[in-house]
Amino acid sequence: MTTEDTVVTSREGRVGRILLNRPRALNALDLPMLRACAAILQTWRDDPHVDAVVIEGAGDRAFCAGGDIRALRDAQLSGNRAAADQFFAEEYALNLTIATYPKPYIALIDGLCMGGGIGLSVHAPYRVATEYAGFAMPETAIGFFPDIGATFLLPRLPGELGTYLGLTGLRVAGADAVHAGLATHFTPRERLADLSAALAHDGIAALATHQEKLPAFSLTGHRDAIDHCFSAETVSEIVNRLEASRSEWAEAALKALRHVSPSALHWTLRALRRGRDLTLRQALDAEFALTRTTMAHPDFAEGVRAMVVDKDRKPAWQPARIADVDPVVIDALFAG
Ligand code: QUE
Repeated sequence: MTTEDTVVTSREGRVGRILLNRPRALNALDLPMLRACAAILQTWRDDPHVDAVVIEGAGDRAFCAGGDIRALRDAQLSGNRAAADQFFAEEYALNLTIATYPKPYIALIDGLCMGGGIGLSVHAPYRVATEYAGFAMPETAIGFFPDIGATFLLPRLPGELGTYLGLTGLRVAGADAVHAGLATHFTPRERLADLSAALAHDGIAALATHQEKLPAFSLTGHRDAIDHCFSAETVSEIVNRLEASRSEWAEAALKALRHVSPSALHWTLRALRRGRDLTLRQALDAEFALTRTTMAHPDFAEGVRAMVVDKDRKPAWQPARIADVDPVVIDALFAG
């Protein structure tokens, strides 16, 4: 294959390699990339020469910054629901393929890993983070919700950490990702190329020999506050508890919550609570249904406009305040 391909696949030793190769777009996933990943995983599933799969992102800025939300916004605005359905159906099917893959699948994450990038990595048994890894589910900022199985994943992180991350969209960096349960190994960037080469010769045994001792979890001092504030039943009660906390950490969380879509906070909290009792497959099915109802809300097109298209970072949310979100409107998104 040529380097022009947005997904480059190769075999080395006993591993199959997938390189997400769209570095100028932070390796964000479009439909052809999803299809290329799905096709090669299908091929390697039954290839006796491939014992394991290693996936990486090109460039030093991102593993994968998410999905092609610009195209999804265009599809939504032109009434092309079939295009969005196609994208999400194939993306979520790939997430499930990775979660249930019969061979070791190892994601090397050295840079941003958001949204769809989490879907290509965190469901797998091995996720290596460098000190430059930055994990986030920032969809409330674009009037959407944490999908790609995140409604299954986030409720299973320690305590209410997943609720905190899914609502605020805040980033977990480097070794913190291992403490949070998003990554499984911590390897510095300077040793990552060595690890990648060693995987082809030694298989997954190389993971243990190339990992570094974990520095302390930077959120340790906030774990109790996270669990207290983010275990509340409603978004308004979460805000009340953060306001009562009066710490620098709580101020930062409040600032994040006040920037994102108030409606998305409500539907995301509800989706995360529901995900506690679902299997990954059920969560993905429920998320698929929720893409149809939430994308029809004006906050999705407006959020993508403000954060990705125009980049003014000044979305006009409807409604603009958390207290003004109508529970009846949120209920309707989950009906049927
Ligand atoms: C919130 C998000 C996303 C985002 C920005 C946000 C997201 C996403 C992208 C993105 C990044 C680079 C690209 C691209 C999209 O940005 O999900 O096409 O090249 O995919 O504030 O949820």
